Amino acid sequence: MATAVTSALGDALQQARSRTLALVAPFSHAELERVQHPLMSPLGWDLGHIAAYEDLWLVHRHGGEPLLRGDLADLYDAFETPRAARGDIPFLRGDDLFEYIAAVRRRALEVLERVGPGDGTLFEMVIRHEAQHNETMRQTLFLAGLPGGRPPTCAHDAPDEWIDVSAGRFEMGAPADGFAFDNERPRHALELPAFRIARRPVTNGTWMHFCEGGGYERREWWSDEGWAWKEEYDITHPEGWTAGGPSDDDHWPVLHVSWFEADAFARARGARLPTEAEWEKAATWTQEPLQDVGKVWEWTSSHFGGYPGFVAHPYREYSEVFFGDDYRVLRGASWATEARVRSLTFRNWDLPQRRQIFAGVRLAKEVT
Ligand code: AVJ
Ligand code: FE
Repeated sequence: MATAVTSALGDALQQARSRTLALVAPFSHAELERVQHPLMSPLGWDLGHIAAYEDLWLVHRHGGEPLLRGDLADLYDAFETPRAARGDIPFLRGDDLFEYIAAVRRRALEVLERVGPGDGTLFEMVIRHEAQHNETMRQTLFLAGLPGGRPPTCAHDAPDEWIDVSAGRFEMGAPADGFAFDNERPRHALELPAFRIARRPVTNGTWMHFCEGGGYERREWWSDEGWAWKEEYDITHPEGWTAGGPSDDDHWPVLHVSWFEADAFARARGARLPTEAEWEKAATWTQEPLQDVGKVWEWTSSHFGGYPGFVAHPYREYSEVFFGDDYRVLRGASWATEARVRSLTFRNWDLPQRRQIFAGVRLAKEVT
């Protein structure tokens, strides 16, 4: 039993690593060291950070061994070294970097053999952390126009339809057993009034009509904050579009819109964004399936906070430090999200002006 779990976790670690290495394979060492975009870390920083995190949680905390490179701990700590500073610091480069990530991996697999997986939580956390950073790295590739940043586009036309979700109780959040991030627990009952939610996310084609119909010019559709942001940065279309329109298929869900844009779009449609509770109720409702969940992250109207009875664990800085009114919750997953980290209870979050994330929008409205 324990050996089956052990080898499954070892395989999952290695699978995550193959994906990471495939992602960076097309790039020279110099390309990995470069700041591709002011919002993002150099790709080489993500690589070192993935390994430092693994060394900290699996080798040091779980295995009880000293860090392989204690001198690098602060450099690869996301809080000690904020993104804006990551271009200037002496992070590992070239062969040193690749030797470090391989050495950490050998140590982690030795710990797995010697100590065992424990209840598996830390290993699962580290596997998912690497997968999550793969998506972050793809965001960098998107912003830099490098290969790996665009979805495989093959989309079909589908009608815009509303799904009526009836009023009533539902259970929100992850069940008590199995792996989940701290912010998904505890599972709790919620009573929601009836609402309507779009069967599918807004497409590029529909967003194009919004642009042509003065979507970025009609003051009344924008919040005060959203309008100020749009004016300051002269935003006239989603990130990554050319003057002619979307670079991906018209029928594909629109990508790279900020929460501010999603909110304005909803108002232009006489609709609103779903709350995250509505989203989760609709997505887990067995009566009528939502379409295209998992292609784009979907902005919700909800701020990021703890569920009643929230307990931070085991990686304290994962969620709690982001709770409050600054961040908005996104639900679902994107084309760039690995299968292992996909879940209908997963909560993502970002600032309302951010557009590097693979985010789109699914509308909701009141039942009339
Ligand atoms: C859950 C995607 C918001 O990238 O900031 C990675 C995941 N946390 N390393 C992020 C994460 C620490 C996190 N998100
Ligand atoms: Fe991280």
